[in-house]
Amino acid sequence: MSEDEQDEIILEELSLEELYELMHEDLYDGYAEEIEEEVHEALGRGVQPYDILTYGLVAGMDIVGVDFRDGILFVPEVLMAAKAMKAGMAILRPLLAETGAPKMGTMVIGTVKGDIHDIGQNLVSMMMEGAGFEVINIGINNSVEDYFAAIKEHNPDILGMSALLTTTMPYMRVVINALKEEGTRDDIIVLVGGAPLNEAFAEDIEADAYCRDAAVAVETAKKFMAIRKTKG
Ligand code: B1M
Repeated sequence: MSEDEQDEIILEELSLEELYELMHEDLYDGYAEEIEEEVHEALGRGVQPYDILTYGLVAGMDIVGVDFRDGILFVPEVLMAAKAMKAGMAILRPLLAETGAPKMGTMVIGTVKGDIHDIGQNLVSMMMEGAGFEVINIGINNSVEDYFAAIKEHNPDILGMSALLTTTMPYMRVVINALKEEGTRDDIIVLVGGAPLNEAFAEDIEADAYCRDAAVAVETAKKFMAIRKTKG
């Protein structure tokens, strides 16, 4: 949507569906400020932050992903879209993290070596924080040494790994094997996620579980924490 066209749009007059559509378009065009305004508009209407995230931002990013795959969008445009997505997420983050829940556990999460995609794992971090977990997000491009340093420092219950590329997902096995060699694999719950993964892959690399999305990550983390607590 061009800025002139945007000027003509009165957000308050749009239905929620139209507002989501506008968010998809503005995310596609990488308009961070407009995304911020639209997120505020949806919040002002009392829409749940999780719904804005899911139907506005994540759904918009899916469209970007398809056109990126098909060669319609290129890296600079996708970077702009990612920036707009992050601007929207920044508004929602404190709202999703607002919780009176008792501390559920600690998680270290990071994207694996060679991979710089971080939107998905940031979203997982936000949702986990919202569910009462303490999250140490170590960012992108993490080597075995990076994961180990964070584990030593924070002694987490859960290690979360993210990979968005078919070429980087095998690195998860490298990390898990390093934990085994060190004799600490059974001390930590390993959850993995990212678009190219599936359950069979998680099983094959001997992760504890594959998480399809952030909501599943929260549910799975809670489930494993309950088991861990019963075992004492
Ligand atoms: Co990239 N990219 N990208 N990219 N990019 C993909 C992944 C791709 C599928 C696009 C495509 O072709 N359709 C494709 C990979 C193909 C493949 O491997 N088979 C691809 C490619 C090829 C590349 C480059 C190689 C392009 C190039 O340079 N020629 C390059 C690689 C750079 C590198 O990492 N070394 C590259 C670069 C980039 C950008 C920098 C431009 C940008 C990243 C910006 C950023 O993250 N800061 C980017 C983006 C944005 C994408 C797409 C369009 C969107 C990813 C995203 O943010 N999705 C993506 C297309 C797609 O995935 N459909 C694509 C939204 C996000 C909410 O979903 O990350 O899946 P997702 O996370 C979900 C779940 O997967 C899960 O929960 C999240 C929330 O629900 N989850 C976890 C994720 N991690 C988890 C961890 C957990 C649990 C659940 O731990 C417990």
